[in-house]
Order: sequence, then C-alpha cells, then structure tokens
Amino acid sequence: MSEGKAQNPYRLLIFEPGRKYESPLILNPRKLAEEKQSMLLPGHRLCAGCAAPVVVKLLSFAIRGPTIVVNATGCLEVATTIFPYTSWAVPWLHVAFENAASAASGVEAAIKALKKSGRLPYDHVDVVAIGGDGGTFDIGFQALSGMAERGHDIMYVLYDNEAYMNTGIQRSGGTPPFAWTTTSPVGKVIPGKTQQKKPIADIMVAHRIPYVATASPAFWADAVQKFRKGLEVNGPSFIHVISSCNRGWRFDTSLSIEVTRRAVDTCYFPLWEYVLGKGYFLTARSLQIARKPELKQPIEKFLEVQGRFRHLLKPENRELVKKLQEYVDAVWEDLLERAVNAPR
Ligand SMILES: Cc1ncc(C[n+]2csc(CCOP(=O)(O)OP(=O)(O)O)c2C)c(N)n1
Ligand code: SF4
Ligand SMILES: [Mg+2]
Repeated sequence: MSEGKAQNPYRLLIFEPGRKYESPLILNPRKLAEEKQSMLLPGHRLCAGCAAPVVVKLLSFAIRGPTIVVNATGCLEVATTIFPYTSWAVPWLHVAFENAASAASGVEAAIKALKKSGRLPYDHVDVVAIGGDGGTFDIGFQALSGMAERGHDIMYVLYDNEAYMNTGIQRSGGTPPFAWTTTSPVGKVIPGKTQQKKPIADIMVAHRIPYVATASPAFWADAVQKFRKGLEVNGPSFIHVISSCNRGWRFDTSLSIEVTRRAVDTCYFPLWEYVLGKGYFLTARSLQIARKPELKQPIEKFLEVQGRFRHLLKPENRELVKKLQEYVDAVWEDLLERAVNAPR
C-alpha cells in the first residue's frame, strides 16, 4: 500500500507481511494523487474513453490493505492481461466468464484456512470480484447468488456497460429497453431491445447481504466511500457501477464521465446504498434530487448523447421515449418510497 508520497507510480503494490495496513480513507484529490496508486498500471488496451479503468482507479482509492482481485472474462480482463503481460499491480485471478464469484469464494475460503492454521502472514486479506454485466446479470448470476447465500466475505463489483462489449456489443440482462445492440438491432421489426433491465442490485438486496450500493464514476467520492464500506462489512457486498462504453453506447470519448453523470441526473441510474437492518439510503445527487425534484432531468438528456438511442429521438418514436420515461419514473418513485432518508 502506498504510504506517504508515492515514489514510483508504476510499481506493484507490495504488502509487507505482518505490517498492519489500516490506511485512512482519503477523499482529497491532491492527497489522493500524491499518496495513492491505482492497482491498474498504464499500458492496458482498454479503449480511450472507457469508464472501466476509472472504476478500478476509484476502487484502488478505497482498498485498505492486502487485496486479491478475481476478474470475470470481459473487456476489463481481456484488455488488461494480454499474455504475457499484465496491468494489475495486485494479485489477480481469472478463471472463466461465469465463475468469478465462485473462484473468489475459493480464494476467500483458502485465506480463512491459512489464517486458521497460522500460515497467513497478514491480519486480513480483502477479496474483490469484478465482473461485467454479461458476467453478472446473466452467465455468472448463479455463482454470484451462491456466493451471497454462503456468506463469503467478498466485495463483488459489477461494472455495467450494458452489453457484452468484449465480443461485439450483444444485448445482456443489463441492457436497457430500446437500446441498439448487434443482437437487438433497430429496424422495421423491433426498436432495439424489447425487454427491461434486470434490477440486479435489488435482487442482491433480496439476498439479505450486509451491503449493496450503486455508484457512478461521475460521483467519484460517493463511489470511493461505497467501495470502502463494501470492503469493511463482514460478509458479502455488492457494488453496481454504471460504466460507460464509447464503442457500444456510441458517444465521443470525451463524454465518458458526462454520460455517467446524466445517468444519475435523469434518475435512470439513481445512487443509493442499502445497509442490512437499516434499509435503503439515497446518496449524493440522487438525495439532492429527492429533496429538490426540479433538479431531475428528462430522460432525453441521457439519450441524446448516445448513438445507441439515436432512433428514439426521431419524431415517430416519441411514444417509446415516453414509455422509457414512465419506466424510469416508476423505478425512481418506488425507490423514493423505500429510501429511509427520502423526504416524506
Ligand atoms: C462460457 C462462455 N461463453 C462465452 C464466452 C465469450 N465471451 C467472453 S467475454 C464475453 C462478453 C462479456 O460481457 P460482459 O460481462 O458484459 O463484459 P464486457 O466485455 O462488456 O466488459 C463473452 C460472451 C466465454 N468466454 N465463455
Ligand atoms: S469496448 Fe467498451 S467496455 Fe470494452 S474497452 Fe472499449 S470502451 Fe471499454
Ligand atoms: Mg458488458
């Protein structure tokens, strides 16, 4: 863990055995730049403008000591570990597309066994599993649900770019209604995806795990705090991060963070956290919107900067935008009713 000024920003994060690492959470940008190093080193092949490495950087700001990352197959895995190289500065494991949560469960169980037999040279080792939406909403869901049910002490981070991007932009359970993908094409027969987005974070809440949260790279301090909370709880935690993809969402690379801001400003992707026994809490901009509803932007603000929704802005598709707005409003209203800190 970097302590004091980071001398070489491109080194491995070495955790000396026996030493206690209780690094305080830093939220001052200058201090972060001086004292914290990303666990993802430069030289990876993620696209310019991809939000996934930003998500990992924010996660890096939250880690508190020895950490092992388990990565599902997907853009983040493929583009950071092109054989024989790696961009990861922490121990990192990839097994398959569908089993990040079960591989991480094995890692966590092994750490426990080592600790029990006195062979773990650390007080504690955090295990973080990272998966894309395909690897989480769909193919990896069984492994994830099992991890939650067994109660492993793992933080699962979902970077949700809303399609199977690594294999060429196919729709997933995380793709929103009416989005264009190569398997939900826009044409005379269908207007993009015809199904809704699976409420994955609420599904994880239903598992009654200690901590679930949503996050956006545009609200970085909120995201870092949530990552830290997810690491600190005893047991499984799940952080759902909206992760823009300029290739699949069709926007200019300079808009990467702006798109994730608009996702929150329109309530398409509200920011909240769920603490077991306490309930749902709105955070950051979403809490501001709940207190001052006039801050809520129309869904067009999210759609208009993305080519995958270009067809929706044509006059003949006004009805679809209306439907999408109603869907967003219904989910938001539902959240307002559940949130403990929403104004009544
Ligand atoms: C069992 C299996 N089926 C299909 C694939 C091919 N495959 C690799 S990555 C990927 C898509 C990953 O999508 P997602 O999890 O959303 O991550 P992203 O690439 O979008 O970051 C697919 C279909 C695979 N590796 N294994
Ligand atoms: S295709 Fe999308 S998710 Fe994949 S590296 Fe490029 S921008 Fe990132
Ligand atoms: Mg994806």
